[in-house]
Amino acid sequence: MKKHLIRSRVPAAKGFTLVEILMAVVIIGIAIAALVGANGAFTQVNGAAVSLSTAEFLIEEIRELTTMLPVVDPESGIDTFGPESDETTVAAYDDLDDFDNASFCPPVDVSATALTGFGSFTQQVTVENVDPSSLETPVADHTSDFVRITVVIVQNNRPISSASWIRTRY
Ligand SMILES: [Ca+2]
Ligand SMILES: [Ca+2]
Repeated sequence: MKKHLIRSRVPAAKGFTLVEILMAVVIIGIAIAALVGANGAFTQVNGAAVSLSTAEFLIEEIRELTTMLPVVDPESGIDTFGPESDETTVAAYDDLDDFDNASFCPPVDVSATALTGFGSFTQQVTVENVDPSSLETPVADHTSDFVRITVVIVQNNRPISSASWIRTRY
C-alpha cells in the first residue's frame, strides 16, 4: 500500500508588512506617551495635596502651641513686644508676642520640638495688635486687647498656605 502524502491545506502564514509594523509601533508609542503623561500629572497633583495637608498640619501645631499662652508676658507685661531677653529659644516663649516675626525651619510641633522630617517647610509667624472695631486693621504694639496671629507656611521659598486668627487679652 502506498502512503499518500497529505499536503497541508493551511496556506503559508503571511508575515506583517512593514507598513503594518510601523503603524503598530506608532500606535503603541502614542498609548505609552499618554499613560506616562497621565501618570506624571497624577504624581504632581498628589504631591501638591500632600504639601497642602502638611501645611495645614504645621499651622495647627502653632495654633496649639500658642493657644494656652497669655497675650502678654506674665512677668514683664507690655514692656517688650517680642521675646523677653532671657527667652532665646521657642521652648522658653511664654506669651503670644514672643512669636512675632518668628520663623521656624525646621518647623516646630505643639511642644516646641523641631520637626526635622519636614525640613523643606518653614513656619513664619506674625503677631499684631488689631483695632477692636475692625479686626483687619493693625494698630501699634500693645495698644489694644485684640491680637491677630498669622502663620504662613513656606515650602522651597514659596508660600503654600496661611491662616490667621484672633486672640483677646483677658
Ligand atoms: Ca515672653
Ligand atoms: Ca513678650
